[in-house]
Amino acid sequence: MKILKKNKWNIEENQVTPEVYFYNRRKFLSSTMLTISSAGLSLTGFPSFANSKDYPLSFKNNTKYKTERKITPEEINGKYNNFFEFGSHKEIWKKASKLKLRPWEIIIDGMVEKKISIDIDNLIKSMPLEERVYRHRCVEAWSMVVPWIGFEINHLINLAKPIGNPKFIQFESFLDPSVASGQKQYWYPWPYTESLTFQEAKNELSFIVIGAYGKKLVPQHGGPIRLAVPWKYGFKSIKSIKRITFSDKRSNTFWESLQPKEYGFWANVNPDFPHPRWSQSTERVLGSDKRVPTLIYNGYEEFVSNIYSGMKLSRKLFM
Ligand SMILES: Nc1nc2c(c(=O)[nH]1)N[C@H]1C(S)=C(S)[C@@H](COP(=O)(O)O)O[C@H]1N2
Ligand SMILES: [Mo]
Repeated sequence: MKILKKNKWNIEENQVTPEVYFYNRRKFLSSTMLTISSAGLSLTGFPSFANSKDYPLSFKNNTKYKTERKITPEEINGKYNNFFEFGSHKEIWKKASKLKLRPWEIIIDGMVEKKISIDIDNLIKSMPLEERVYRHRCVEAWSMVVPWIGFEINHLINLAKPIGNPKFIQFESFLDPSVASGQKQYWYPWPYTESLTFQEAKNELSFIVIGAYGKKLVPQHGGPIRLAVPWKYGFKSIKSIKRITFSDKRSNTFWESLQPKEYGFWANVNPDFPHPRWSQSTERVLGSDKRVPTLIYNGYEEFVSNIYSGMKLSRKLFM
């Protein structure tokens, strides 16, 4: 196997730098932040933006996590998706357009000072948005590169104000079989759920996504809000989140409860640990016929390997 230099992905390449979008959001932010703190986080009195759906996203371009790979064209990965709520094939983008993204309330509960129910647009407008170009490696051995827009989970943790000692953050997707026909398949444990350890969630790479390619997130990519944890297999990056729960217990996640011998809790990318039915050593890059070598932690080793330093690097950590 080709050995890649540890930080090769970090090499500058102008092709990967997407358009930079800048809006004057400072003024706005400071006023909303004031509102949050003076309301003592009881977000009931929070000003509503529910009617201003067409507001532009304003965000900074964060180039720290750039990859040497080209951004996957939007029209290619916008029509090749995994979203089992809408079917088990890849052409779900039309069906997913049935998912209504507004209004969309998100519940934050569990080991937090106070249960929060927050409207997606209020959440978006209260967060310091950045654009980050991340690799995404599906466990099925295809990959893409996407300019996501969102915020670090750390900001969400600050909003949530955890109490006690949560060990995990759990994420739950929407549940509506009348919209998502896949959810009529009762043998799947709907709603889709995922979970990170608290330490993983606090890692700087752990990102809540609310947009891509300069716009708000479309349904097929998990609109209006999804996760991006780029050092893990794609199924950890749960789409269309409705509920975020701080907990001291690890709950079962969707794929783990379905096929625990094939899809685990940790799901860290590692080319040297094959899936029981296929190799993970290379990946097909969406939009090209090329296969490229898969990298340990999907190329993000320098940021995340410390999380696992005390652990046995066995298959369990990489499936
Ligand atoms: N709710 C939900 N989230 C999900 C999935 C899903 O089926 N349902 N599929 C996962 C898998 S396997 C992958 S590879 C990515 C795909 O994201 P994309 O369609 O935006 O490329 O979403 C992940 N998040
Ligand atoms: Mo995936």
